[in-house]
Amino acid sequence: MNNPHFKELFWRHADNPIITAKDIPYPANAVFNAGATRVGDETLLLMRVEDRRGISHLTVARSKDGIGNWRIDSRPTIMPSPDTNPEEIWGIEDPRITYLEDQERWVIAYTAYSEGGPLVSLATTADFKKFERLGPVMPPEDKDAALLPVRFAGRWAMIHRPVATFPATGAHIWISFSPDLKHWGDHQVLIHARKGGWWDANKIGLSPPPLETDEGWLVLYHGVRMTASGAIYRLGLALLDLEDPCQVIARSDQWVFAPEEEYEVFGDVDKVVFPCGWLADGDTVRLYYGGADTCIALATASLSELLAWLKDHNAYAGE
Ligand code: BMA
Repeated sequence: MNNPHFKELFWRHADNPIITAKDIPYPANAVFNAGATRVGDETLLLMRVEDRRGISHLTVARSKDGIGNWRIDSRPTIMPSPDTNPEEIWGIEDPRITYLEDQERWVIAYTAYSEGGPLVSLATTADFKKFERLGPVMPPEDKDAALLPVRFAGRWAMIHRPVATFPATGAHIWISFSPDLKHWGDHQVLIHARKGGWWDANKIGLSPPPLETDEGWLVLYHGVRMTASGAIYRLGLALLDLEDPCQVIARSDQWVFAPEEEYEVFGDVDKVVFPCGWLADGDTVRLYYGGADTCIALATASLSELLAWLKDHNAYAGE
């Protein structure tokens, strides 16, 4: 499927999709949109598993090489808990994982599907066995959230995507700050959805947590293009200043990854690539993404190539 007129930046793994519902050791409709991190010498995915009611929970998978031989928890690792957390009544979805070094624990930002709409909840863990819920931190509608791993002038930073339903002004990527992970403020738009015919017009959202590089925080975000035959979820790049992540240094003009293969084009929701985790290993980046809301797939890229390409395709004009 590679197009000779476009430089391929992400290379799909030959074994794709690497995890499907058949690999889950209990009945599941679909497995997709997994957060990723490293625990010891293993890759850990926190996968969104949708059951056969349509409600999602989160389940851990571990692998030595991050490609195959996944050991998947025999039961859901984190179930929605509507009795203690009513905002989780219709499930928990799309986790993004960030390791907070000075806390020696991970923070997981996930979507809780409440009666009032999707919102952002946080939980922490030191071992991916026991989890402590911090509860909802952003009201509906808000999703696609992830923390940066360090503090800025003493405060944590979280990127997220609130949606204003009336008047409809577009769904943009925001950044907010907190002294304690619980109380968030200083909300501001970080990256605007473009308008008109652009691939990322009207609705965008953060994909995995930003990746720290020498040149800045590398952001991978999704753009949702509405067409007569439904939405297309594609991915683009941006770069934020290392010291001050409110400063956008670059933003790609074109998308860098789009649904092309069968497992991305056809599924429960057609034409969706949706990553919630990526891991850098030297210059190699492993991107874990949901294919068509049905399976988990893997693509790799070179970090230096992504940064060089972004410089050549920087369309950021302070919008
Ligand atoms: C988004 C999220 C994702 C999903 C995508 C495509 O709004 O809900 O979980 O993968 O839509 O359906």
